Amino acid sequence: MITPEHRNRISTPTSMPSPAPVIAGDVLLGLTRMPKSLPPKLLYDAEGSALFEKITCLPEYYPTRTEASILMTHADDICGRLGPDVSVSELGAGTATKTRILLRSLLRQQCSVNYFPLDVSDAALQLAKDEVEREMGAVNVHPQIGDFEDLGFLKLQPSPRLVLYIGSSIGNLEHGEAIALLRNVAQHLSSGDQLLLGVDLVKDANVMHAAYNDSAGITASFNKNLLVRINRELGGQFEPDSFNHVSFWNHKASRMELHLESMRPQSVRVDALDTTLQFYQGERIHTENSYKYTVERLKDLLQRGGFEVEHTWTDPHCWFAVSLGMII
Ligand code: AVJ
Repeated sequence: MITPEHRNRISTPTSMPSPAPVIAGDVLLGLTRMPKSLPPKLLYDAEGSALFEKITCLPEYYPTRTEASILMTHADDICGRLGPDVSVSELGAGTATKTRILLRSLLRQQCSVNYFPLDVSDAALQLAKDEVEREMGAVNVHPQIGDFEDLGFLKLQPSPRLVLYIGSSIGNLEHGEAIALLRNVAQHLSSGDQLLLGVDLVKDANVMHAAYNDSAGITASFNKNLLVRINRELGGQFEPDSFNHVSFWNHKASRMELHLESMRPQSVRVDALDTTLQFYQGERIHTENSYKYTVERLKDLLQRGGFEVEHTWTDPHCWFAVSLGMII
């Protein structure tokens, strides 16, 4: 999914510290190969992040509220297992809504917290900073724009460190990529530093199916927004409504898959790529995977990633798990 050789970077004027990656390389690569696919991180522009926020509030979308309930129930237990006076960073922070549950609890045991949220969406980061600082004056927020290849900031984070990787976004990654990412995180950390990892668990396929095929159609809009984004940023001429949102449980691979399926044969011009893409009727663009774990596989992942598993929390239905690991 992550293809460094095709990622070009340009300096964009921005109020935030680091440049935004351009999407042309990823889109050209993904839409000229067979089968067509696009990296899921492209789903999270400002509009996509806003749509994802809406998804997290849907009655069918259980992961967010289930993880939030785990964090609320166990916040004091989690924080009691952390090093003294930790600083906190977060991979894929989004608007940091669930993080505030932990920060509140953390402020009961230390006077202040330095918080480093990393996200590809500067709009989401701005919201995160505003909301956190408005509620908790004792938290200093240091937003980091970037993706998970930009982990250099972890070295600037004071020790002892807690890295949050909650929200199950590790589910977007293939198993090998997930291990590689954790190892990369581990390499930026020192002995005693900790990682809190949240993953979605395998469960009744109907429950998962409903979560990615909501009746209000928000997940469909979220998926199709990728085409809207290509139209806007690359001068594309996609008709988003000529594609169907398709999502299903792939049991063998233990993942939910998201696709965009062309309803008819069509040609789509994309100016910035200087190309016209061909789609046959029923052809799909694979836009996202959401891997589901078992508690055993979660522990195995942490270990392989270089962390010693300290404790794992789940909800009463065992729908979601949060695990704390440490660098030894
Ligand atoms: C943000 C990757 C955790 O996999 O559930 C939600 C993304 N896609 N609905 C997930 C998503 C469609 C979400 N993650």
